Amino acid sequence: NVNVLDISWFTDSMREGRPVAVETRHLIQVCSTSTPVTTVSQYACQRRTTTENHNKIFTDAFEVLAESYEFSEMEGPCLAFRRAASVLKSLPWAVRSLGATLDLPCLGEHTKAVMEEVLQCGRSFEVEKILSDERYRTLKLFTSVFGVGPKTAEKWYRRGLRSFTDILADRSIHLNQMQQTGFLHYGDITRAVSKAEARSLRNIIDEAVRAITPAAIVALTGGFRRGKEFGHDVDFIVTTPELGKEKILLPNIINGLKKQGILLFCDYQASTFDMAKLPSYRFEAMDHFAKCFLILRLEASQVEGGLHIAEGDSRGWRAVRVDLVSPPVDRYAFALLGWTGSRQFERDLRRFARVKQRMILDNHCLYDKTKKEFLAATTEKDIFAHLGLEYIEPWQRNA
Ligand code: DCT
Ligand code: MG
Repeated sequence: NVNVLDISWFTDSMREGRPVAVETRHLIQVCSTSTPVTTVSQYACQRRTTTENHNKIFTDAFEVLAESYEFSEMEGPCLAFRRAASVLKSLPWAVRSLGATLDLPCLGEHTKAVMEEVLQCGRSFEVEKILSDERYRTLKLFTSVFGVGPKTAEKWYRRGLRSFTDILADRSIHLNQMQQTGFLHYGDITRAVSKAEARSLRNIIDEAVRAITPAAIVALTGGFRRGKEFGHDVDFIVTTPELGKEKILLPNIINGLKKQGILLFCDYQASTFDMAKLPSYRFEAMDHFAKCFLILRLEASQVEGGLHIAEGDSRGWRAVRVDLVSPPVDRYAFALLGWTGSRQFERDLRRFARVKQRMILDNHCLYDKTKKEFLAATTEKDIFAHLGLEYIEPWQRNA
């Protein structure tokens, strides 16, 4: 007398090894009347994730937990919550019961307990506790300043500092150039950058690059390439078809921006890229290409529809964060794939390459450990093909 259309009863029974007698005609009915059962991969690079998130109530909660673990340097649980959030982001439907998550990968006991709370009460008490925790709140506040990472934030917290006023009043604290600029433009930099602002910045960078060499290549990457409406910065790759000539690009672009009077801050890091040192077996947070972290002054008159600023702000300009990275042109596809993100998508691309294909992927190259050779690529599609993966469009990489 069991209704076989209750798919969660069915799958629960199967899991727990309870005998389930179902006639075939019923099974056919199950399959044809419910959502088609497709397996969701544990690898983000085998999922298509748009910017449309149907499970924000859960993923927002998971993000708080992940960040809290990150502040405590507990990488395992941090990654577990990031993976769980990423799986839920890929679903074209909203989770309405725990039963619906049975076939999903990367959801452990803890994540499910949080989901259950959210489903029952509309919120998670564990998350609320973190959000009101003094240490979490302070570290979150301090790391929101450009140039302040978790280590510095923790150091200041341990000294008993709790607010920006505390930091700025403490004479024993020496703020570096980046942090000083971070405080100076705090309001602007913590405010999201809009798509229209990103477009205007693209024109500015385009113009600065074309003045150096008309053949230059400028590509928008990061979140905006993935179709996001807002971002914390705007990321570009700039290079030239003439191998070696990319070296002159960033210093000249920086000079050009300075001459225009719109360069508010610049941290330039010269290239340390050396093909002879590849492949790299150790994990590195940053690639070796020349890059610069900039803060630019963007005028309202340059942005279609105006600036994304607070009501009543009548300055007519705002500060925005821009990252430029400049790989040699033969590394372009790898750099583009790496800088397009999302971070979770990148992590899983590398993990998939390592675990499933015995290959090493990073922002510089793809190396086949079995064949003991580098695999060439001029487009992102080439890299997906080498990895034996279906091509995932940039707007489907919001894992
Ligand atoms: N990236 C990377 N190595 C780093 C930092 C970032 O390969 N050390 C990649 C992953 C994402 C991409 O560069 C851009 O980074 P962010 O700007 O931090 O991320 P985003 O996805 O563009 O997010 P946002 O919209 O907030 O800028
Ligand atoms: Mg970005």
